[in-house]
Amino acid sequence: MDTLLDKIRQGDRRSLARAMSLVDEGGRAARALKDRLRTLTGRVPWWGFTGPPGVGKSTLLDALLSTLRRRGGRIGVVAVDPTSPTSDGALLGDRVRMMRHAVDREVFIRSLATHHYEGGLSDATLHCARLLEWAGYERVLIETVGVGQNETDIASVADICVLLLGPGYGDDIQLIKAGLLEIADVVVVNKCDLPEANRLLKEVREELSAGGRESVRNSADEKPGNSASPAGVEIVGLEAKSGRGVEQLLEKLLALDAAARGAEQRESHRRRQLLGEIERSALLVCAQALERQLTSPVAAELVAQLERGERSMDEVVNTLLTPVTNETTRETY
Ligand SMILES: Nc1nc2c(ncn2[C@@H]2O[C@H](COP(=O)(O)OP(=O)(O)O)[C@@H](O)[C@H]2O)c(=O)[nH]1
Ligand SMILES: [Mg+2]
Repeated sequence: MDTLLDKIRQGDRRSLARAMSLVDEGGRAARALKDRLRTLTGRVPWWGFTGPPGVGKSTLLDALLSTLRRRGGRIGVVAVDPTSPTSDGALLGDRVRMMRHAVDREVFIRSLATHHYEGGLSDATLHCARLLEWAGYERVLIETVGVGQNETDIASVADICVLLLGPGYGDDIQLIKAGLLEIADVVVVNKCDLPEANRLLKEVREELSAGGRESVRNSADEKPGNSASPAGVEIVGLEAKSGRGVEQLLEKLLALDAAARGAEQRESHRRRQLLGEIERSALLVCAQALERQLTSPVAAELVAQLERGERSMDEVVNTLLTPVTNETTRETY
């Protein structure tokens, strides 16, 4: 493992790709590698881009890559899109869109498809990002469709969260109302070349000034980026496809990035991130243990007792859960 980590550190792309596959596949070696990576990384703020499928995340990342590369520096990308068709584990859309950067030696793009991951997609994303950081990529960009309480939750992974919205997605305002703005440091309204974009921009502004800002400001102590924007969430309208407005977004992101590099911000983000990891791992272990319990003869007996009215639901649940909580952590995650 040390040899593998050394090679990655020295810039060996093949070793990096191999480690990412290892992390994907899971198992004992993967867990040992993950434990090491946790201690080696956490110094670079990661940028997360999230929003509904088709809103233009990959297009924006592609444009940002071009702009960032002109300024120099090495950039790593992790693209997660459970809805994209996959081929050989690579996402076709993302591959094609960002392909021109894939030949750039200073850029490394990793696509994550939605096969089974130990600990869920968040963990796979997290560890691919850590590997990129360890490999010396100064910026790590993450694309996911996940937000909120799901397994691709970007807020528990990325330091700076960009929420993309676009005209033509009727549920945009629902997304905003569902508390999404609380995780966002920047809200991007993409596809501003389309006529309905103006209305959306207006709605987002109204939503933010009608209390959204407050909640964002209140969570400022645990949101690293927000110290750079005391006014709360920033709104940027742009056209990812033509690149118009991308430069302005980049300036905002670089400012947030600089703020997120502060020791205090790094520390609080790191704790939040590790807590998220612990939660996901613990939930997985519990779920698997419960599954075993539910398929055991004990469960069958409990069903019968419940049916006859000999036990209450509370008793049944307690009886089932006691062995789960007593069970030693197996090698399940
Ligand atoms: N009109 C318009 N279309 C865009 C813009 N940005 C992206 N698109 C298109 O939106 C579609 C989905 O883009 P993609 O980047 O794959 O979205 P993702 O699923 O969020 O990654 C593609 O057909 C893009 O060409 C834009 O600024 N204006
Ligand atoms: Mg995409």
